[in-house]
Amino acid sequence: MEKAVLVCSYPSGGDRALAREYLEELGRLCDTYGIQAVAQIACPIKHIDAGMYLGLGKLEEIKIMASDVGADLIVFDEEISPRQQKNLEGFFKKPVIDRTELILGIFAKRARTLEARLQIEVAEAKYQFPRLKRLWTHLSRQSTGGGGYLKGEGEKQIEIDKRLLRRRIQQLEKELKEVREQRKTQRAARMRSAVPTFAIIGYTNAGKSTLLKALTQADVLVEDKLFATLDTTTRKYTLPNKQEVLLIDTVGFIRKIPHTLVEAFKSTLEEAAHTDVLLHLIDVSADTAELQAETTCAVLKELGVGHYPVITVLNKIDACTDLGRVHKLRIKYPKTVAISALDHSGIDELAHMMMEEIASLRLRVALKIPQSHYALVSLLMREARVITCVYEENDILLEVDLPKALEKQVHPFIRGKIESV
Ligand SMILES: Nc1nc2c(ncn2[C@@H]2O[C@H](COP(=O)(O)OP(=O)(O)OP(=O)(O)O)[C@@H](O)[C@H]2O)c(=O)[nH]1
Ligand SMILES: [Mg+2]
Repeated sequence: MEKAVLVCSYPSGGDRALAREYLEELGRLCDTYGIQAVAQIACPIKHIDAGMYLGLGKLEEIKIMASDVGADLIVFDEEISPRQQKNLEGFFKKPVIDRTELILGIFAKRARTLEARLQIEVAEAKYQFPRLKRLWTHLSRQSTGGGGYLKGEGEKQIEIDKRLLRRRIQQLEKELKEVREQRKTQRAARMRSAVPTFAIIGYTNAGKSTLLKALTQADVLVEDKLFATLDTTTRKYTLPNKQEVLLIDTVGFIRKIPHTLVEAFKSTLEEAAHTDVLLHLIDVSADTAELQAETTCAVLKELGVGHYPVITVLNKIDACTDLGRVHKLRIKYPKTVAISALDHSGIDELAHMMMEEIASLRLRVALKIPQSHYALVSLLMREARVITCVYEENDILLEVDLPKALEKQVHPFIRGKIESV
């Protein structure tokens, strides 16, 4: 296993404890990737150095530390520019990677479905693009035993590589588009079936897959690792009132999620956008629970679903020792329920909240619509769940379960409301 020194910087006079938490998370990311974190350092900085990120004094300190612990590489928690990366590698005489590269590496290693693999390849290729020079000099140094390369040869090669890489990105994006089209069709079919859908979202390792498993006995991967889940899984779940719903397990979010990755995984994350309600899972046993929850909300906003109805699920209550934290979260987020996906406590309460949420989102009504209003009938066939449908001479009698958003349109034709679903 490769050994690494982890480096995190924070503004001088800032929150050192927080930097420590970040290092801890970086260590977990390393662990998921298969790198052993052997030393950590939190550096207070006044400003970021454009060439080397840190000042020389700190860099010397890290260099000594790295040689003391026999580290093979240095991992930075911050995103470092291609130039800084190149300079730092020259200084340490060791590979230097940043958080983005690490997360991309994890995704590349763990992606299983075709879509996830294509997404990650696009993200990686885009990340590599401005860094080609570094990669190439890397290789040439290896192949010539550290002797460098003929002047001009590298530049030429970089041009060729850039062209190849650009073509590869185009090809990958085309394939990705095809895979997505197919998935869209599946999604459209699901929307037509008009079954209320809940997306389980939240910070990585919050217990999303465990909850899906607890509710539906789905055979999904549960692991004490960051980013165990990279593909969405959808399962049917029957609520206590016999109402069927769909549950979607999604990719976890993380602080400073690499931009290329957000782009690449947008469609997977968008799965969460085509749902009725979000189940936002928070791991309340984590010291950084509040921060994690805020990160999740910020990503949701970025995805354009910040205004969706949310049930906040305070998970891992069995392992939580700080009840003050739980109270704080309950005050901050309006609809909360505390559960343990592991020992199933609180699941009943969660199920009831889900039923209430659906009831507030949907309406069951009896309608009498003149046959001439075929556009409305066809809309209902598409967007609502039609329970009964009787054709009379001039009218159609329908009993439907529909999203509240359609209430206005059907209002003139309502013969009676049937109690909530
Ligand atoms: N104590 C305790 N542990 C839990 C609970 N729920 C999940 N875990 C553990 O938390 C770890 C992560 O669980 P997952 O279900 O894989 O988490 P996830 O949110 O799907 O994580 P990613 O897919 O990696 O984003 C596993 O070791 C679970 O056993 C809980 O209620 N209590
Ligand atoms: Mg998971």
